[in-house]
Formats: sequence, structure tokens, C-alpha cells
Amino acid sequence: MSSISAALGKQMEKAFKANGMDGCLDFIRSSLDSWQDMNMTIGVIGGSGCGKSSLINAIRDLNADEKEKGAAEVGSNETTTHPTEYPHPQNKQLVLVDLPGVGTPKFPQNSYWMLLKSINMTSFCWWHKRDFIRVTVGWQKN
Ligand SMILES: Nc1nc2c(ncn2[C@@H]2O[C@H](COP(=O)(O)OP(=O)(O)OP(=O)(O)O)[C@@H](O)[C@H]2O)c(=O)[nH]1
Ligand SMILES: [Mg+2]
Repeated sequence: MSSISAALGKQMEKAFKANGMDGCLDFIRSSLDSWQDMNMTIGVIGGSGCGKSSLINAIRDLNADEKEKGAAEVGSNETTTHPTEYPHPQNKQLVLVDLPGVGTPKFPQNSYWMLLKSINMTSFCWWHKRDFIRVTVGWQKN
């Protein structure tokens, strides 16, 4: 965090030296809007059958049977077997990654991190079975 602030401080100083207070304000305004150009790839993690694929379908406004529209497959037993990316229909900068369930014989908890490392995620959401109150969100440090 401190390195980001120092870098921003230097850029503000540069903008100020080049164009005075107006230059500095222009720089701050463009920095505040810069998040709109960011790409976000969110991995949806959780136990098998907790509803990860259903959540992604709901966010993309799709039912599980709308396969022709690209709905993620939903099922009762270890349905998702490899990481699959689903871009948001209205915002292509947002990509949701459907992941296999954690802690199955094929994807044991202690080696799951290797699967996560193979995906270029900016953040993750840990989905808990039918528990809309408890969602864990995190992000990967660059
Ligand atoms: N009652 C109820 N059932 C749900 C909900 N979300 C998902 N399900 C059902 O739970 C089952 C598993 O859903 P999935 O979305 O395939 O779960 P998943 O976490 O992707 O499962 P894996 O891919 O096997 O890890 C399906 O039968 C869904 O219909 C929910 O909010 N409420
Ligand atoms: Mg699934």
C-alpha cells in the first residue's frame, strides 16, 4: 500500500510541476476513474455442490438449462471438472471463473492451490453452501 501511495505522490508532484494545480487535479480525476478500465477475473471457490456454477449463472442472468446461451453446467455430484471462464454479458472486463469443488478425491484441499495458481485471477470469492450471509472475498497480490 505504501509503495502505491509513494508512486501516486510522485505522479501528482510531476503533474503539479508540469501544469500547476489544474494539472494535479486532472491527474487525480483520471486516477479516480481508472478503476473503470481495470479487468477483473474472479474465481468462484467452494466445496463441491455448494452452488458455484449456479451463482455464476444467476449473475449472468441465465438458467442452468440455457446451455446454448453458455450457461455453466449444474449438477449434484462433482459437475465442474476444470476451471472455466465466463465473461459477464454486460461488462466484458468482468470474468467469473467456475472452479471444481475443493476437497474431493480429484481436487484435494492440500493441492488445490496448484489449480488456483494455474488461473490468472485478480480476486476470488469463497461461496458457502446456500448461505447468502457468509461470502469470503479476497484478492491476489501482484
Ligand atoms: N435449494 C438450492 N439449491 C441450489 C442452490 N444453488 C444450487 N443449488 C443446487 O445445488 C446443486 C449443485 O449446484 P452447482 O451450481 O452445480 O454446484 P457447484 O458448486 O458448481 O458444484 P460442483 O461443480 O460439483 O463443485 C444443484 O442441484 C443445484 O440445483 C440454492 O441456492 N438453493
Ligand atoms: Mg460447478
